[in-house]
Amino acid sequence: MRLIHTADVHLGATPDANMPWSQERSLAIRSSFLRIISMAEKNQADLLLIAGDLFHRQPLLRELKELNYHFSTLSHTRVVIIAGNHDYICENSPYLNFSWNENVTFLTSDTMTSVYFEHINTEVHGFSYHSQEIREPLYDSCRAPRDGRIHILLAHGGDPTHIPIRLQKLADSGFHYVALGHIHQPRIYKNTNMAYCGSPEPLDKTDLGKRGCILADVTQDTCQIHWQTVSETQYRIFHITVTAETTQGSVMQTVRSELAANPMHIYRFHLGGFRDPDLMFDLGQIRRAGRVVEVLDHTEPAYDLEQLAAEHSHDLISHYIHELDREDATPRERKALFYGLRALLNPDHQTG
Ligand SMILES: [Mn+2]
Repeated sequence: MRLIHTADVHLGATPDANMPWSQERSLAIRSSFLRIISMAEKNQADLLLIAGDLFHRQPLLRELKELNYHFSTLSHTRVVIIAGNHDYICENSPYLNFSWNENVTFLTSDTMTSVYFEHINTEVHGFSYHSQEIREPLYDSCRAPRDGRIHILLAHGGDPTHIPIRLQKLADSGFHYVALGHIHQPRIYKNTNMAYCGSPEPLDKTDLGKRGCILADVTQDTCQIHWQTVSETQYRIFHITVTAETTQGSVMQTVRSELAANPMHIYRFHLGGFRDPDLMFDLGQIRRAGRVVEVLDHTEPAYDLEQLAAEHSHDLISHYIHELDREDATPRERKALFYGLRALLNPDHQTG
């Protein structure tokens, strides 16, 4: 039996709101989900499992109609869905009375139910969120029946306010596959039959690395999990280490060539190292160079503190250095040290 497992699609989200590429990211979320549906068709998957947070917020009726149309194009695949904490089933949720195409099962109950597919001898279990938070470890007591069927669990959560999960308990629960959702980072647990597929698209700058879905081949005795990349876009942290010779121009050259090499990706540039003490980097120019969501300047001026202290042994500067140049100084104290030194060394030149 072959399945495709996705979760945390977050349809309707607008990542990086206020950034010029935000709308495009919103469209990418939709097109990636459609690509997963095509993947199910192409692979003639028996099941398409959606383990919660298909929508970023309460879905609209017209959005469900649109989605249902796409599900109805599947010639072979059965779709099973649960609601997560983002698209939880509220009192007048359109999920409740929607009439899905015959190949779609939405497990809307807030207690465990299941759907059985005789032609593949497979039973899929799960329940939906009816509130934004569930603190009880509801999956801890789940056990798969031993009745000759293949049993699959759809589960959403794994943090203290969204159904805390004890992974070992779940691994020992007897399910032939546990399709997990809620954590956006893909996590495939070795030597178990369970995995977080992660979100098909990265949703904010903390969602680093590749994003995709899972294709799994499951039998009574085996479970082979294949992770598939879906998103073309990645958030990336790019470190630039400067020296006293580095200039704004040379930093910009590095930034521009990295952006040009990967126009689909979205960048967080982190500057480190020791810069020319007279130079302050123009971070705004880096930010405006392309799809840049964050620029952090952790550089320190290349002062020779020992030599400076020796040269100024009779004035305030040496006291200042000895007071603040400590091993255990916090980043804020280091910054204070360098800003202060700059002011003391160039009394006519006010730092902004
Ligand atoms: Mn969630």
